[in-house]
Order: sequence, then C-alpha cells, then structure tokens
Amino acid sequence: MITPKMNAARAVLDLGGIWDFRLSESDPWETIAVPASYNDQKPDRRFRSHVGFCWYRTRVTLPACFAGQRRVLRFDAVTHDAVVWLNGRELCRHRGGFLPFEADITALTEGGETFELLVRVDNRISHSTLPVGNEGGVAFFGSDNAGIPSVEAGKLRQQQQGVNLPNFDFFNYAGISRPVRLYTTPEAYIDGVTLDADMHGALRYSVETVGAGEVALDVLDAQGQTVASAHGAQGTLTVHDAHLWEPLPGTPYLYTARIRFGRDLIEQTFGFRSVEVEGARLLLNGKPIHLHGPCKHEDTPFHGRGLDLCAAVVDLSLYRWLNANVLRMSHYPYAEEIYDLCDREGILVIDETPAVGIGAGDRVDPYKTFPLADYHAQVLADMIARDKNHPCVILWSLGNEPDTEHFPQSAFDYWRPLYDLAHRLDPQSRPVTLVCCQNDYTRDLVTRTMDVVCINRYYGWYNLSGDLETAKYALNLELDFWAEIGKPVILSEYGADTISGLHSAAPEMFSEEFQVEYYEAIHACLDARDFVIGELPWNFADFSTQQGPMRAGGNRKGLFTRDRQPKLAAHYFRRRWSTLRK
Ligand code: GCB
Repeated sequence: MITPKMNAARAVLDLGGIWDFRLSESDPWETIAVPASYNDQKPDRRFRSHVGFCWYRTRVTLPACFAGQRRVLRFDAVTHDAVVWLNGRELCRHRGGFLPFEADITALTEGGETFELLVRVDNRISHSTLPVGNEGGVAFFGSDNAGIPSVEAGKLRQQQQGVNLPNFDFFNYAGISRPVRLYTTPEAYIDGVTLDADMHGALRYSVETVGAGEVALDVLDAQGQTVASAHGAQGTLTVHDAHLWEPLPGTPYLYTARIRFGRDLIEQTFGFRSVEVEGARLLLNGKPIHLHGPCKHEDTPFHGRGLDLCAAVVDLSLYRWLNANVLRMSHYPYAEEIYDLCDREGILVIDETPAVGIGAGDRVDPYKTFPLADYHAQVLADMIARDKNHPCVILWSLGNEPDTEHFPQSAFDYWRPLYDLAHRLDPQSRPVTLVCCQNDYTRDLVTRTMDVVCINRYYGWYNLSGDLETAKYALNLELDFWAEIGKPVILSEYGADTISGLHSAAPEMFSEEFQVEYYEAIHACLDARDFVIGELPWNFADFSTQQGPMRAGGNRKGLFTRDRQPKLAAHYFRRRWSTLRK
C-alpha cells in the first residue's frame, strides 16, 4: 500500500483536526483531537479505562477540483478495530490497530459536496487479537489470588461488566491514532511499487498498475539529477558509483524513484544497501555491523500512542545524541512517518508485528487455542507490503515474547510458516527474527532457528534482583549456550526500572546509579563476545502502562523520563556508544 504523498499528479487532504466523539451511543457528542489516542484527552477515568466501542464523527467538504479524479479515503491506523460509514452507509471495516486501510469513495462522491464520516472504534483485546488480551480474569502483573471466593467473584463481576486484561506491558491506547487522509489519483493509477536496491548499485523494481498505460521510471540523486532510467512495469537498472545508504555515523544517502504511469506519478525514496547474515555476523553493505540503540514505544503525554511529529523528531534527535544506530519498533509497526525519518536520519529499524503476549501459562497451549495463525500471517504480509521499500528496515520481527518454552513443538509449528512467509514476501529477503522472552532456552525450538537470535533478558532485575555479580554469572552461562548455536545474537531488551531523581551512593534498585551499574554489569558479559552483535536497552523513555502493583506511574525503565529528560544512564550510553565499534 502506497503512503499518500502530495505531488504533481495526486492531491492529499488531511482530515485531522477536532472531531466529534462519544464513548457510547447514549453519551452526548464532545470534542476530540485526531489523530491521537482518546484515553488521555479528558480528565475522566471513563476515557482511560473504557472497554468496547466508541464513536468518532466529522463532516468533510470535498473540494470541487477533486471531481474527475479517483478519490480514496485512507486511515493510517485505528486502534484496534474499525467500521467506517460515509453518509450512513457502511464503507469499510478493518481489524488490527497498527496498519493502514483505505476505501475507494469515487462512486459515492462527486466533488464539491459535504459528507459525514462516522467511525466506530473497538479497543477490546482477547485471545484473537494482536496484541493479545487475557481471558478468564487473568491479570498480567500481580498476584492472582486464585481460589479466594471473594476475589474470584470480583473477577467474574469484572468480566460481566467488560474488562480489558492486556497480556502485555504497555497501555492499551486506542482511537484514531494516525492521520486520516483523502487523496486523489488519476483514473488509471499506480497501485504498488516494489524496490530492491543493493550495495552494487543494482535496482530491481516492479510497479503494479490499474488501467491502461506505460510505466516509466527515473532515478534521481539527492540533488534531483536523473542518474538512470527505465521503461516497463518491471526491470533492473544500475546506477554507476552509487552512493550507499549507511546508518549513523555514515551518510544515509537517499535516491528517489520517480515513477510515471499515464497521468499518475509516485516519488518513492530508497537507498542502495545490502543486509545479510553470515555465520554469527550481521553484514550491512558487506561489513559487520554492531547494533546499539534503545527499544521504544509510540508513547507521549496527551497523544498516548497517537502520532506526534514533533516528539518523533525530538526522539530521533535524541537517538543521534545517544550515538545510537538502531531502533527496534517494539511492539508493533509504527506510523509511516517514523520510517521516513529513520531513512533520512540513518537509524536502522527492526520492524515488529503486534504479536505480543501469545502465551497462557504452562497448562494451556496458546497455539492450539488462540485463533490467530491466519490473522497473524495477514498482519505480517500487510506490514511487509507497507514497509518493504525503506532502506532503514533491516530485520523483520515476527513478534515479541510468545510462549516458546511450554509447548515447544506447537510453537515451532506456529512460527516456522510465518518465518517462511516473511522471506517469501520480502523482495529483499531481509533476515527474520522472533524476540524471545526469558525462559528455559534449552527447551525453546524456535528462537535458535531464526536468522538472528533476539533475547530479552532481565538478569539482575526480575530475577536475581539487585545482585549484579550473580546476574553476570547467570547471563554468562546462558551466553555460553548461545555461542554454540553459531548465530548472531542481539540482547533485544534488558533494563531496570529507575525513578528519575532517586539516588543512592551504595546503589540499590530503582536509583539512577543502580541503572548505570546494571548496564555496566550486563555489558561486561556482552563485550567479551563477538557473536553478540546488538544491545537494545529497554526502554528509550518511561512509558504508560496498565495500572498495577508492579508499575508506579507506568514502566520506568526509560533512559529518559517520559518528557524526554535524561537519567544518568542516558549519559552513560552516550559515552559508551561514542566509542563502541565492533
Ligand atoms: C519485556 C517486554 C516489555 C516489557 C518489559 C518490562 O520483556 O517485552 O514489553 O515492558 O519486559 O519492562 O517488563
């Protein structure tokens, strides 16, 4: 799916602004900002803890000059499920909160008139959604007190009244979280573009079209000069002495493919770069690369998970300040604007499906009971279709922290087809991973079969808490196991909750000094091993979560506070990563 951008052939109308909103059909309409999560926009607990449908409404006047053009309405993301009506008539529905969908409204509109858009949003999570919600009253954090009659009765009451029980550790923000746009194309139009450009200057391309016409493609350099051209819907061309796209501290050089088809036009940036796994190394442009940068969430005050472009620029500027070169888009595909920014800024991306929390303890096999396989495959396919042309994307992550320990064969049978699908669908066949949680790694059959092994580990925090010497001992033991597997390993999460401003001279957990000592201890293990090709601390910034006894004002593992002020550990990483070369 092509990201709508205005150019000489296409108009784009941003429908963002203040819309009407209500939590239920019996509530009065009130104001809400779009795009943004709705949860933090009102000082009202009902907004924060809402479960089920809510309603958005707006009126749009279509410019008369849109007549004679094909007209498409596009939602970049509605979290989680959406139904859209135009003038009371159902237009489209979409499942899943992190990828775009669109509807051709040409036949329903003319240009010059006003119409009403109504959107019903559903924020419920369950065993059949990604991310996964718990069913049966199981809370993610805290003691379940299973069996106590009064507590069981309370859980039952919660279920009857409707409750969301995330099996994941980020707030279940919902709403129209990314831009809504109306765009035009000529009647015969470009429907898809696939670019595969490598470090030798070869560009393989294919263009999907609808209607009659010829495809012509020009490659423009960063100065706008045409450096290569081709005709036809697919082919290969070569740019001699191509500038490579390199991550920081190199130059992320971008070319533009200008594609014409009849009266239609698409301008798609891309970079010449190669990525592959060789033994226990990850090669970027033929050279081993070490990945270092914190994982993140799309999470800012007021906007929730809604797109906040200013915060996005601030955040990526802080990545540069940290001397980071990678951003793992935990735990879902981010807004398209962020990939464009990473392309420009030279930040590598690990792109992840929203498959978080596929697991239900040691007695229930989630792979036999959660109806997810087909839907998960669809989400993976849609993510790859959306993001495949970005040079910043170097690794696909099939999901985060599923159960791979209790039902190892079942897990393998579930994840293997997704791994194969990712390779089949990606024209660049980028490496594929699955981010595994801290478990009995000797039982896990999946993680070791990925191209890159990604492990989330909290030695010294959730286990062996505060005892950093023993944490090192245990992590070393585990790393010896992975050394034998012979694949590149990324420590894809590790961290310690830290209350900004809490200090201790003999560092204890939650203090800023402990966070630094924790990272120093873990790094002592990583630095001794060349096959560990990446370190992705958890998390870039403090972020909002479901309330619970383990979370004081959200997850505090940020290197920065939620308003992006550095803790001691941010300064530590800035120093470490200024000299880190492997
Ligand atoms: C994890 C999860 C992440 C949590 C983190 C934590 O393993 O992948 O979503 O936020 O641990 O802080 O507990």
